[in-house]
Amino acid sequence: MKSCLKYFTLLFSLYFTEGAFRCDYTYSSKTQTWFKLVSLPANFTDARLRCTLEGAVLASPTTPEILAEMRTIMNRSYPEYEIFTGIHAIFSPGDFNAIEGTPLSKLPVPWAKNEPDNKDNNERCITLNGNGDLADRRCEETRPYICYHAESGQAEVSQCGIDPEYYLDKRTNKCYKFHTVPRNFSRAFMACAAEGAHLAIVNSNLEATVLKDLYGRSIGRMVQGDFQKDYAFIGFHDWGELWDFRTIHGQTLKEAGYNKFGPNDPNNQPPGGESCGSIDRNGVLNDFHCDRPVGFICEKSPGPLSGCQAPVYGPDN
Ligand SMILES: *[C@@H]1O[C@H](CO)[C@@H](O)[C@H](O)[C@H]1NC(C)=O
Ligand SMILES: *[C@@H]1O[C@H](CO)[C@@H](O)[C@H](O)[C@H]1NC(C)=O
Ligand SMILES: *[C@@H]1O[C@H](CO)[C@@H](O)[C@H](O)[C@H]1NC(C)=O
Ligand SMILES: [Ca+2]
Ligand SMILES: [Ca+2]
Ligand SMILES: [Ca+2]
Repeated sequence: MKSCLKYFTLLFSLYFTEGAFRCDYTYSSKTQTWFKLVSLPANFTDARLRCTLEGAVLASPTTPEILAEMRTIMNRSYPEYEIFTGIHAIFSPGDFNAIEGTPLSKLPVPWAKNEPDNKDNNERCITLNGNGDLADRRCEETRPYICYHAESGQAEVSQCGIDPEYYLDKRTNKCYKFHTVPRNFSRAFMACAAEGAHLAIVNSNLEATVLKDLYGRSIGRMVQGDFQKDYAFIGFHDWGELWDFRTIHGQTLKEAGYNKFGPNDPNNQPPGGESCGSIDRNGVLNDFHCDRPVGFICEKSPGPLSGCQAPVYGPDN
């Protein structure tokens, strides 16, 4: 009956797809979750953040099935590695919980030999090795990790992917999202990348207008907080070479198609360090402090890579 329903759904609702997530994740029908191994090592904070920005969770072996799946994934690529799990005691030493809240005592996994030992009283993060054993390790170490996303039934997929905050602007035929939670330039860059996008690049007067309109619609949604709300990061900077501005894809602003700064900019406003690119509410450019969190705009092309579909369940399976 369930599969019939699924088939029915597929037939009658083109843009509602059963089990769509991201193309860089693999679906496991056993656990009904999506997994992605991130082999580039990161510290715990960065690992957690990247999974979160991708719409997923730093994976923990919360059930025997998920543990088995994680071990299979590791066996394929990193049998000798220990990966970070989402289990940590960052807030209170010894109180280990998976990110989803599952306490360590409920997890179906044994400790590695001589673990846990809270070495130097500084081991607050839990790793999993290829044998399926846990160990406590320093959160500052860098390790590979697995992100996972639990299937939540029907997902709406637009030409801009699964994230409903991206919208397609017909004027430029690009997808945009205004992030109202402020981040510094490098984190903003990372957040766009995690969404399969990049910090917006203004390629024409028309696109500046598109971004200005988006800014106008987003300003009311900006989160509370003491940060500059008149500027949002977009994809250009000067690499620390004062005012030699290039897009994050390497073009000069003129080559990219838009180089209108505000009347007093660029000004490398004291104390300096305005090496990163932003757009203001009127759609003109401003050099801004890379380390000061502000809102930001991501851009991507519409298309199938913006989201992908789970294996299709027909009436027979
Ligand atoms: C991983 O590989 C080891 C050795 O090849 C094997 O003993 C173990 O059963 C494998 N585990 C999984 C989950 O595939
Ligand atoms: C993790 O690495 C980032 C740089 O990618 C750094 O800014 C941060 O301080 C590190 N955090 C910890 C807890 O080591
Ligand atoms: C950006 O923010 C992150 C997280 O708050 C921090 O670790 C990093 O050092 C900041 N980078 C810069 C260049 O300010
Ligand atoms: Ca240890
Ligand atoms: Ca563009
Ligand atoms: Ca400025």
